[in-house]
Amino acid sequence: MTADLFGAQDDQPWAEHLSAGTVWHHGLAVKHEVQLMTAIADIERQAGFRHMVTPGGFRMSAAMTNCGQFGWVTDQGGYRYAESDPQTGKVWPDIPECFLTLASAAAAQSGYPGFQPDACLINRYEVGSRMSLHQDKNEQDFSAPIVSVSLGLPVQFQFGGLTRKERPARLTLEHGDVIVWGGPDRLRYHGVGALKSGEHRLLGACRINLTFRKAG
Ligand code: MD6
Ligand code: FE
Repeated sequence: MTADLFGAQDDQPWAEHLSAGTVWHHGLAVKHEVQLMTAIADIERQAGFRHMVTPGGFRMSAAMTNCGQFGWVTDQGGYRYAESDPQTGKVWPDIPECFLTLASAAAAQSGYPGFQPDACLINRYEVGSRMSLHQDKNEQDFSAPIVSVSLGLPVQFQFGGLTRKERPARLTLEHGDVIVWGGPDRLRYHGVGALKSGEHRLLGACRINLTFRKAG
């Protein structure tokens, strides 16, 4: 929280170390916003957003799609990674170059050099959508970090501990923020609160989150 002391401007990215394995890069993706949104629109044309169903039979309130070799999916059969889109039978679109550049730069700046994601889950939240507290644990390899990019409306991010009972910290993730977490924090519980109404200059009344992982 010392960025102001060093003359950082509000519109310049700055990094905040949240804990041993986690860095919050405020505004890091802002300068790539147009490229990122163009790439998302291109992915959406090949693999549309859809509301998946949890193993317990609940429709998820965030709409999702994927790019990369592996896509995260859920249905009555469970949570897993799939190499093709169950909706079309086609492989997922490739991870766009601008996604890879951003994700690996953010990881490297957080102490995780050489991050090469093979999965990118894209979540789209409308007003009222949320994601309950969970761990990301469907991946083969927990030694790689997760890189999470937020675009559009702000949201309250719940950043918990390694057990469900630990009370989560609440962070407001803004457009362009990137969180990188790994190492001792890789299996922390986390979630997002219900999206509040608003109008973002680029995305309108929605929030998009990209999460990059090494799944396979
Ligand atoms: C979201 N993100 O921000 C949901 N998972 O919309 C996640 O579930 C997440 O942001 C692992 C690491 C970072 C994340
Ligand atoms: Fe997650």
